[in-house]
Amino acid sequence: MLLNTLLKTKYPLMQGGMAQIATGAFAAAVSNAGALGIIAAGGKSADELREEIKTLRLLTDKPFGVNVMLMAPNIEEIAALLVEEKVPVITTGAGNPASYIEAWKAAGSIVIPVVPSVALAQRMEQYGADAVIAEGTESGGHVGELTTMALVPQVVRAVTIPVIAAGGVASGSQLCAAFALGSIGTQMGTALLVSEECPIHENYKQAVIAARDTGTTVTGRSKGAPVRIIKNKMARTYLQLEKESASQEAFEELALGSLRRAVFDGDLDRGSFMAGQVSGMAKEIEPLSVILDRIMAEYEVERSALPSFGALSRTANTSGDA
Ligand code: TUI
Repeated sequence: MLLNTLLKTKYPLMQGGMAQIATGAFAAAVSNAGALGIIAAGGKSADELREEIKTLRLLTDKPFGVNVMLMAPNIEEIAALLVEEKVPVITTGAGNPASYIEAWKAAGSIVIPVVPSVALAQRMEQYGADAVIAEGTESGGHVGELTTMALVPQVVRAVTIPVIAAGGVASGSQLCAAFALGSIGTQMGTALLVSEECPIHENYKQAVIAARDTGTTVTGRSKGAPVRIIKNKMARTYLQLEKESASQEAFEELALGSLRRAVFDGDLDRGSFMAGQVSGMAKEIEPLSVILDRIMAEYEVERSALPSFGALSRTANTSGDA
């Protein structure tokens, strides 16, 4: 089964969580453009999330999801709201959602945790997850250690539920590669940051466009919270503090609110511009539908250039026709 069949979307593509960024309006636009749009619960109160879900439902009748950031302090309230709202799809990040899966499934949601390792993927399968997103360290934001190339095939071999690839996917050839690794589709974030509809500060979009292949770095490794961001003054200062094993206060002063400073203020020096290694591929700001349609058109070309591709695994119907 391909991701478009599982999610009832046009394309085998879903949006990443994108904390502080993915509003109801943005997620609705992603769903209307053919992928699964996802509202980011991270950084929101339960009431704020309820409003975003309401907004989304006014803007689209297509399937959508909510992403739960498991390190959030109000996780219990968010988890309960999702039961109440019966959202079609729930994805999770930055933790182990085992204790919530049963209630979400009972409410009828499709539950798809993000996993950085085989061990967590196997645990999620045991707890009844419908699929897992194997997210490589190429991704923006909170990352694991393994690359998409190494992680996806190992997760595919270790579980029987479907695996979705994430991290380093922004083109048709990368989608093709994700299928070749055994995934049923992909989750994307960075490619969607540079859409017209993405509600981030213009400076954020321009920072992604200006970034080259080596334009991101991972801060917070020594703190047990590795986060991939675009290299800037904030990133350099954070890495320096890590080298110096600086005090917790020094880190907090630098990092607290830094994602908001990037998203809302476009503060190029003091913001954390979370973005993946494929930032180097983003060239211009385009409508979501142009970005997604192009990736799928590229995919068809790439696939036809690989005559025996798919022989071992599946015959992919990604045309959008049933
Ligand atoms: O969650 C993400 N990406 C994110 S979350 C986020 S919000 C944030 N804001 C400020 C500072 C830090 C983060 C931005 N980007 N991706 C999914 C993901 N999950 N990547 C890695 C993991 C993960 C890591 C360890 C999931 C589970 C895990 O193990 C948990 C356990 O207990 O075994």
